[in-house]
Amino acid sequence: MAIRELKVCLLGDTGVGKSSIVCRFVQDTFDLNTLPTIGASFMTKTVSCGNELHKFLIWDTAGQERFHSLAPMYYRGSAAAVIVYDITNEESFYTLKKWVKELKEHGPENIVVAIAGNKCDLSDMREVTVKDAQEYVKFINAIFVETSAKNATNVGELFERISEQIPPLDPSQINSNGAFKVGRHQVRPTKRCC
Ligand SMILES: Nc1nc2c(ncn2[C@@H]2O[C@H](COP(=O)(O)OP(=O)(O)OP(=O)(O)O)[C@@H](O)[C@H]2O)c(=O)[nH]1
Ligand SMILES: [Mg+2]
Repeated sequence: MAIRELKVCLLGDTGVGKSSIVCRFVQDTFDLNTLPTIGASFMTKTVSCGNELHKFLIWDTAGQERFHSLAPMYYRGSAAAVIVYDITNEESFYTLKKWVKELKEHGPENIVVAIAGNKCDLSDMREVTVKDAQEYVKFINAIFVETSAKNATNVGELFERISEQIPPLDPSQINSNGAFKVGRHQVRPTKRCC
């Protein structure tokens, strides 16, 4: 079975739960007392998708403003970007829109964009409605899920939906050891976000 390496980056405001989503996805753990990410951190996880294996090379970026200038290193060459906001923090939804704009202007042409409205376990403190988020996401043609890294809600589904957006391999692109790398040119062009 061919293994495809898919570079994926997580972007979004500090504190929205990017590292928590990655920890939940890769290690199935959650910590209420995380530290802000410094620079970026890297993890991998391989999942099956149809007849293929997708090895996600996950770059979890730091949301603090002082690290903003590093972001292009992580979204460049990415097959997908997960942009995270916190449903209890309207400000983080505006930051998400800035990331969408930046990706549109400077990101890979055919990058798959997934929007995650995290902390959906705190719906009594909600500041961003599902309707507002859905309307915006429809406008930019991206994947959308509300997640809870804490309760493990929709975290696997988020990455499954990204996998589904990656077009199946052209057999002529598989090398002798079954490995295949996918970058900006192999993702499905009709699924552009913006
Ligand atoms: N209730 C709840 N808290 C969460 C959830 N996800 C993350 N948190 C908490 O939110 C805080 C920040 O989470 P992080 O994952 O460190 O946030 P981050 O986006 O990686 O932040 P930076 O690394 O600074 O960009 C931590 O206290 C987490 O425990 C969630 O789904 N529900
Ligand atoms: Mg972090």
